[in-house]
Amino acid sequence: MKVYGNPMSTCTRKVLTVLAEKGREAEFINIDLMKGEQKTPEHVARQPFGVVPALETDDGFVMYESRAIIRYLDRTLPGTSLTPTDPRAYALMEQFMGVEQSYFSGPAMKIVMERFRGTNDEANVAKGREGIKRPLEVIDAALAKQPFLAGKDFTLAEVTWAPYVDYLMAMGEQGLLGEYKNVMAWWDRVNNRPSWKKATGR
Ligand SMILES: N[C@@H](CCC(=O)N[C@@H](CS)C(=O)NCC(=O)O)C(=O)O
Repeated sequence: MKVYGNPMSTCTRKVLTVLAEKGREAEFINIDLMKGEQKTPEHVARQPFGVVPALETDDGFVMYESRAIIRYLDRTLPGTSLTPTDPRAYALMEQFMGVEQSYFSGPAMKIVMERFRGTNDEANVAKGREGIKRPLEVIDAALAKQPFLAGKDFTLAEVTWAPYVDYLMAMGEQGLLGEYKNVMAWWDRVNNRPSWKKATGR
């Protein structure tokens, strides 16, 4: 199995986390985003939008979109499932993956990219901060009742949230995130997970 990605990329890290949860090694092909390798015809043939990650299975099945890849890997690889069988826990997992994609990662990445590029447009950072407050408030309320987003177990919902929370913490947003006590306790559990440490090379 091959993963075409970049070790710093949030979306690649989701794929690497699931592989680590499953104890599965894959061949990692580094796509250098700084050099624009994601836009080469060779990569666009496997990811038509010119971004990472993409997955290629041993029998030549190629797919892209990180959230689709992690669902596929969870469904096909042996090991502990990261998708609850209980219908309501499953619904919550999907609900919070939707919250991440629809309301959280966009404004979170606004902040992260301003810091990462060093452009530091504070008006844009402020917009990002305003944007992440509501989704954080919402998951904080859910996490007051249960250790993980879908219930008692770590699921694909944690996998999709982790890369964005991690970058926010690294880019100086500990103060804002620290206002959400249940999020912080949950983050401690997720951040110390061996699969997440492996995915981030820590
Ligand atoms: N919806 C895509 C988003 C992929 C994406 O935006 N990847 C970023 C890295 S996290 C990328 O390749 N950026 C380089 C670029 O935009 O040229 C997914 O979930 O896989």
